[in-house]
This record gives sequence, structure tokens and C-alpha cells, in this order.
Amino acid sequence: MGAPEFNPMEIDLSLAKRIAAARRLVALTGAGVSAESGLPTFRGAGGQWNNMRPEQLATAEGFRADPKMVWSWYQHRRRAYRLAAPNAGHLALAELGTILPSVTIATQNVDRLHQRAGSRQVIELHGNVVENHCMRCNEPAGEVSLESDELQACRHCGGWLRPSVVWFGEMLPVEALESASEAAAAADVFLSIGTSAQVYPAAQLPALAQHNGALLIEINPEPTPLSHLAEAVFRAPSAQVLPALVKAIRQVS
Ligand code: BV8
Ligand code: ZN
Repeated sequence: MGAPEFNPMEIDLSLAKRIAAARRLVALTGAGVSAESGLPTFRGAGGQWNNMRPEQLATAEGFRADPKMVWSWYQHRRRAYRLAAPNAGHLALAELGTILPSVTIATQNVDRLHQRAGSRQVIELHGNVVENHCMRCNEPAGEVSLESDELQACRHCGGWLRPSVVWFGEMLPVEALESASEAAAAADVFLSIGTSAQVYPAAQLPALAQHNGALLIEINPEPTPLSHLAEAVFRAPSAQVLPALVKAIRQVS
């Protein structure tokens, strides 16, 4: 018997009370939290990019093998991110940050929608897709124009530019992983939202929090390898659950 599944529209007030009492709430978010902003997830239904797997595209080998294809995948995504807007789930998390003493968002997403929604404590575990750097000499190259999908050459050495995201097989930024791990270990409430919990080391964070005594809650329409660890599960879209959760927390506060 897994964790009790809560109806997202009638938030159990005793659960809301426990979240309202959180001194340190941490949320791990994945592509699912941006689904209602119209951005496709990687692995769910309607996954990205005529179902090429991110493990092939989001790698240095994939880029070296076909830089044009991988670069245009990122240009396509950057244009989509620019047109997208934070959804009710992003906004509810930002509002939660104004109600509770400490809300930290450790995101695997590179779309910056949490920041655009107003969340202030955001840790970007997988980098961001705004900046670029040289594949050959690592020279930072900042933003590039989204007008064309032409490969851009480093003005320093002529190597190809790549997005400054963390690819598979690459280390996560040390300070990001350290602060996310410290936050998870100290959390009294941990929300795992819109992630299939398959990509490590990010997927380790919910278990780390739960192991240190946090109340672990999963918000995802589908079960994940994490579901059995969660004390409460909302099997519904985050843009529905998060506003209902914030409303219930306000009611009991
Ligand atoms: C590293 C950035 C080592 C760029 C990304 C075997 C076992 C264990 C680990 C490994 C292994 N083989 C290889 C590894 C390591 C690998 C890994 O974990 N692979 C997995 C696939 C097995 N990890 C790495 O390579 C990491 N680095 O380990 O380095 C190392 C050590 C020392 C020295 C050098 C190196 C690097 C991982 C980072 C990879 N970069 N992206 C980019 O975005 O393009 S990962 C990519 O997947 C995205 O960032 C994405 O965020 C991430 C995770 O996916 P999710 O966000 O969870 O999205 P997904 O589509 O999977 O799921 C969406 C969920 O939302 C679904 O559950 C769905 O039900 C739900 N949903 C849908 N709609 C909604 C919703 N939820 C709520 N509301 C809705 N409306
Ligand atoms: Zn260079």
C-alpha cells in the first residue's frame, strides 16, 4: 500500500498545518512543473524533439557528433522558453516563499520560469540555457541571438559555442549541488514536483531529505521511483495542486 493519495482540490488540513509549520521547505522541480507553461517534458507523453532521447542530445558526444542538430535543438528550446510564461504552479511556489520563513527551489529545469515567477531562492542544478561558452577553450560567451540556428564560433579561438547547461556525464556545478544537498538535509518539508526522479544526482535529494526526517510530498500525475518514499502524494498537475496547497496553508495559518 503506497502513500495516501490526496485529492488535490480538498487539501487535507492536517497536512496543510504541517506544511504551514515548516521552518525550511525545499522543492525539487523538474520539467513537469513547466508543462502547463506549454513546454514539453523530456520523458512523459509528447516528450521532446520527435522522441530523440535527452541522453543522446544533451551530451558533449551528441554535440560533437552533430553540432548543428544539438545547437538547433537548444535554439528551438530557447525561443520556446522566451515565449513561455510562468504558470499557476510557479506563481504558487513564489507566493509560498512569501508566506513561509524559508523556501528553497532546487530546479533541474533550465527555463528560468521560477525566477520569472518571483521565486528568490532558486538553485539551478543543471545550469541555465541563457549563457553559452566555447566547446574548445571554455571562454564564456554570454547570450547569443536566437534569430538563426547557425552555429556560433568563439571569438577567442574559433571553436563552437555550446549552451552552459550541464550535459549527461558532466559534473553539476559544485556550489549548486552542495547548497541543494545542505538544504535537502536540513529540510523539514520536501516537495518533489514534476520530476520523473530518474536523473542523478538531483534525484538523490528527496531521499536525502526524507532520510533526515523531512515530510516528503510528491506532486506528479504519474508514479515515480520516489513515490514509495513519499508520505503524501498528489496524483495531479502541479498548476492545480500548488495553488490549492497555498490556499489551504493560508487557511490554517
Ligand atoms: C553526472 C540539462 C557524473 C540540459 C540534463 C546509471 C544509473 C545512475 C546514474 C547514471 C547512470 N548512467 C548515467 C548516469 C548519470 C546520469 C543519469 O542520472 N542518467 C540517468 C538518465 C540514468 N547523470 C548525469 O550524467 C549527471 N552527471 O552524473 O556526472 C560525473 C561524476 C564525476 C565526474 C564527471 C561526471 C548530469 C545530469 C544532468 C543532465 N542534464 N539537462 C538540458 O536540459 O537540455 S537532465 C534532463 O533530465 C533535464 O534537465 C531534466 O530536467 C532532467 C530530469 O528530467 P525531469 O525534469 O524529471 O523531466 P522528465 O520529462 O523526465 O519528467 C517529467 C515528469 O513530470 C514526469 O514524471 C511527468 O509525469 C511529470 N509531469 C508531467 N506533467 C506534469 C507533471 N508533473 C506535474 N504537473 C504536470 N502538469
Ligand atoms: Zn574558444
